[in-house]
Order: sequence, then structure tokens, then C-alpha cells
Amino acid sequence: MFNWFRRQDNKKQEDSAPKTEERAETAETKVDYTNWAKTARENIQDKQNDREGSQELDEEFMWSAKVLADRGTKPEEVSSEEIDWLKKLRRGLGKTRRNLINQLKATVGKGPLDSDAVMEIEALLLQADVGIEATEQVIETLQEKLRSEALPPDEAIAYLKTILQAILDEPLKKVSSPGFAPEKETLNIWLLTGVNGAGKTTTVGKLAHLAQKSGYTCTIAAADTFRAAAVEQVKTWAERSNTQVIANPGKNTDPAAVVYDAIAAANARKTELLLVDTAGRLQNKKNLMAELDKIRRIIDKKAPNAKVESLLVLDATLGQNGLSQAKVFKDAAKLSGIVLTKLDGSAKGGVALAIAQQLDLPIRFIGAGEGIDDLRPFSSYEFVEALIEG
Ligand SMILES: Nc1nc2c(ncn2[C@@H]2O[C@H](COP(=O)(O)OP(=O)(O)O)[C@@H](O)[C@H]2O)c(=O)[nH]1
Ligand SMILES: [Mg+2]
Repeated sequence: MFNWFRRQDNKKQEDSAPKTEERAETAETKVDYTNWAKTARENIQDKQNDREGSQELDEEFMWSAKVLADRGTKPEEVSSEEIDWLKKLRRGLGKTRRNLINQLKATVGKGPLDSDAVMEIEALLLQADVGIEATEQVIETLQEKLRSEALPPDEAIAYLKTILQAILDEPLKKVSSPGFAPEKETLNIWLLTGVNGAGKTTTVGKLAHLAQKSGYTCTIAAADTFRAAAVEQVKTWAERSNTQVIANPGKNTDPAAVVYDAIAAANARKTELLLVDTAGRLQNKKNLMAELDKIRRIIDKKAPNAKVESLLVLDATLGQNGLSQAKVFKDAAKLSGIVLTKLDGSAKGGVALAIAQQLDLPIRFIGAGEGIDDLRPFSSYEFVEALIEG
């Protein structure tokens, strides 16, 4: 069974980002992408018995094929779902990319950056919501490189990509494993936090689906007891992936009590992944943080051996504005990672860089649509390729 949480494993860039030269290598010198894409498409069609909606060899397919080929994937290993996801990612970053890429290419390709060019790039990155600090870091690194050697446009862009990827990967240096998969035969508890409307409940639903597809047993704790409709919403998602939901039917019940019950249920049925949906709003911020703290204490007490992760869900369309919220949660919820949602509707996709740089937390999942399949583990490589194509 394919483990979707580990889809990045065994791919070469997880160990080291492709070198600038590798990234700049053209189709002629490296892989025959056209051939790769054709083989991949034939394989997908064989697997699906050529059913309706099979992949076309269009621009999106070619781009996805190139990304996968460059990561060391074999055309025989590729599934239609994987291609669909990359297409979604690329489409999701379309708005951000279109604002960024053409102008960036024109500027970076001119050779050693003069002060006008630097200002142009700075403005472009800020417009994409990369944030001041991360933008400065990019500019400085780029300038340093271009001062020591004049790069042709392709290589300059490729170098820029490695800088961006390095910023996204920086927070991973502090964590024990670069991947983010639940541990088999162990209770993993993932707490989803964030403000109202960020996409927590949707993310819980999508994660339950990924867990089911990847062969994990999963339970959901409906611990948003503040909003009346929240439990129903979570149940609707859970039905789609056949996941058990633990909820308390009473009104305004204690979320920590729901988590308590959910841990008992999870232990009884040997659940591997317990997803905890939480409220994004209470009477005030202080109450909300106190509530999260209480949930956390219940988990530590009732499931001391569980592998606990606390994920903050952030809405990408908010861009920089989401960051200040994030800082509040970071202290209270002992965050271990970020889920970035709504990339599909955002022209501010660059905010991923600001998040990595300012919050110093790895992005673990990204959402690029409202459908159940529209969430996948984050790959800095794919993200940067989709952000700055070419
Ligand atoms: N376009 C898009 N919409 C999303 C995504 N994730 C969540 N949403 C939508 O955002 C709204 C709020 O989501 P919800 O999960 O209820 O947020 P919560 O309040 O944090 O639980 C819903 O209408 C979702 O369909 C995404 O990745 N893309
Ligand atoms: Mg919710």
C-alpha cells in the first residue's frame, strides 16, 4: 500500500537539494522528459484500463513529469493521483507565479545585479508576500553569488530556486526527521489549531482520508465544541473516509473531555492516528489559549507515550497577516509544524517563505482546494518549482 505521508521518501532531494547546475540542466543533457512523460502516461492508462479522464500530454502533465523525473521518480512508479496533485499545486500557485516569474526572469537574467535590479526583485518578492526578512536574505545571497560569477539567466533562476528552497528547509534542521508520517503501531496524536475559517476541520477530513488510503487506523476527536455546526461538519468529512468520530452531543461541552474520551477510544481500538479538531474562537484569545493548554495537558497525562504533533493551520490568502496570529499560537500550543491551506485562491503563495523564516517552523502539509484529495505533504522542491517555473 502506498504511504502518502511518505511520498517524498527515497527521492534524492530530501537528502540534498539538486545543485544549481543540475537544476539548470536542459532536457537535452539530462532526462528525455518527453519520453519520460509518454511512458508515465502509458503506464497510468494501463493501470486504469484506459478509463475516462485519463491524462493528456499537455503542458501541465509535462511540467509534473519533469518535476517527478528530476526527483528521481521512475515513470513506472507514477500514479494518476500524483500527477493530479502536482497539477493542482501548480495551478494553485498560478496567481503568485504569474505576478512573479516573467519580471523576475527579465531582471535576474541581466547579469550582475545593479541596484535597480535589486530593487525590482525586492519589490516582486514582497508583492508575493515573501516578507521583508526572507526577501533580504534572498537578495543578499543572490547578490553575493552574482558578484563572484556572472550567471546566464537559466542558471541565475536555478540559483534563486536553491535559495528559496534552502529557506523553506531551514526549520527542518532542528527536527528529528525531515518526513512527517505517523508511526505505525503507535498512537500518534495530531492536534490541529488555528483561527476560525483557517481550514482546520477541512484539514482533519483530508488527513483522515490520507491516513485511510495509506493504511493507518484513524480516529477523529471533534473537540471544537464551541461552534454548534462544527461536530456535524467533522462527521460529514469522516463519513467520506469511514473514520470514527468521538464527539460529545451536549451543548458547550468541555473539549478536553472529548479528547479524553477520544484517547480512550483510540487506545481501545488501537488507533494509530488520532486527529483532534479544535475551536478557533472562544470568548477571547486568553480563553482559547487556556483551552488548548488544557487539551495538551490531558494528552500528556492520558497518553504519555503517544507521539504528539501540534499543527497550526494557516490560510495562505491572508499572507503576512496570518503571521501575527501564528505567533500567538506558537507559544501557547507548542507548535511543531504548519499546515498552509487555500493556496489555490491565493496570490500570496510567497508567504510560505515568510512562515519558514519568521516562525522557524516546518510546513508539513499544503491544501490547494476544497476536495478531499486536495491536501498533501509539503515538498519544498515541488513548491519552489511550482512557484518559479522554468
Ligand atoms: N479553496 C480552498 N478552500 C479551503 C481549503 N481548505 C479549507 N477551505 C475552505 O475554508 C473554509 C473554512 O474551512 P474550515 O475547515 O471549516 O475552517 P476551520 O474554521 O478552521 O475549521 C471552508 O469553506 C473550506 O472549504 C483549501 O485548501 N482551498
Ligand atoms: Mg472547524
